[in-house]
Amino acid sequence: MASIFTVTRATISSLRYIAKLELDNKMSDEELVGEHGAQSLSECAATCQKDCGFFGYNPTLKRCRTHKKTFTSGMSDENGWQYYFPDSLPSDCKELRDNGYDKSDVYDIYPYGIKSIPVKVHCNMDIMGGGWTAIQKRIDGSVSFDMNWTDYKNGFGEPEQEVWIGNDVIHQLTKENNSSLYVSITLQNGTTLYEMYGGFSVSDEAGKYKLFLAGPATGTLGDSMLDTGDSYYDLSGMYFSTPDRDNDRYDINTGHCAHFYGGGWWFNHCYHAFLNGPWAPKFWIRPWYPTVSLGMIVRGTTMMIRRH
Ligand SMILES: [Ca+2]
Repeated sequence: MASIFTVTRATISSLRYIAKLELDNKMSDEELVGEHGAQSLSECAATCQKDCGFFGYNPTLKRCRTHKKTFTSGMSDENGWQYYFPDSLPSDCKELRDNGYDKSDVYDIYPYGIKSIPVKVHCNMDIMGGGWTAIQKRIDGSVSFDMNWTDYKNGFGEPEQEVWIGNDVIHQLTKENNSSLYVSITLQNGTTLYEMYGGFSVSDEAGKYKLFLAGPATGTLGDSMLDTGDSYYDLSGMYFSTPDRDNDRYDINTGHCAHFYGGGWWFNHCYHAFLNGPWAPKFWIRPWYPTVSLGMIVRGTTMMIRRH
């Protein structure tokens, strides 16, 4: 029976750690931050701050070792050590926000659970209460979004800069069908416009990352993704297409929106909204029609999701 140990920290409301008894009398050098003296387990735990994934304590030696990430392989035998791990890891930015993190920044999230590899994402903790996980971010056109199916599947770019976090992760984060989508476009004149949708999810790869989008749509951009009832431009229900994969509704022989417009998206026939288009000086038409008709006036874009 594992004991549960609650650690209260300055910047986090509380985080519960569980002693992993199977790791007693073992020691890890994995992602070691440092080792220092600590008079008690709670003193040791208090040094496990942000970016600390787990820690070990040796009550006999009164020594404490903090580590960056949760990782349990590569343990060597060493008497007296006990290891403590968080009893849950944040699956998204909403959970981080609920746990007290209130600074917009890049964080590790664990959409696939505690044993999985973390995904680095940018969390917005400011807009409408925070807790938003950025799935797309563009700030200067330094990363090409004219990428293929596998690139969009796995993600590309860097969360600090320009990024598509990956269709598999987006599916994992939205598969419970309880997420909102927040889109923003910053114009060259500094104005930022946004639109929020009440429902957003993406199916798995077998389902060709089909988009589900629902209202209400509110904001200053106006709705350009739903165009409800418009058989040519309503993007909800569309499959994902890339320059090397035509899943759109345009003519099966001659029409290939992703190839023609240069980027991956949920194209219909083809679109009134397309945030993954080519950056100037290349020609990007209708990023968000009619409010933003030309890509050359766009300074940056963001797509963020949040569980209800
Ligand atoms: Ca087609």
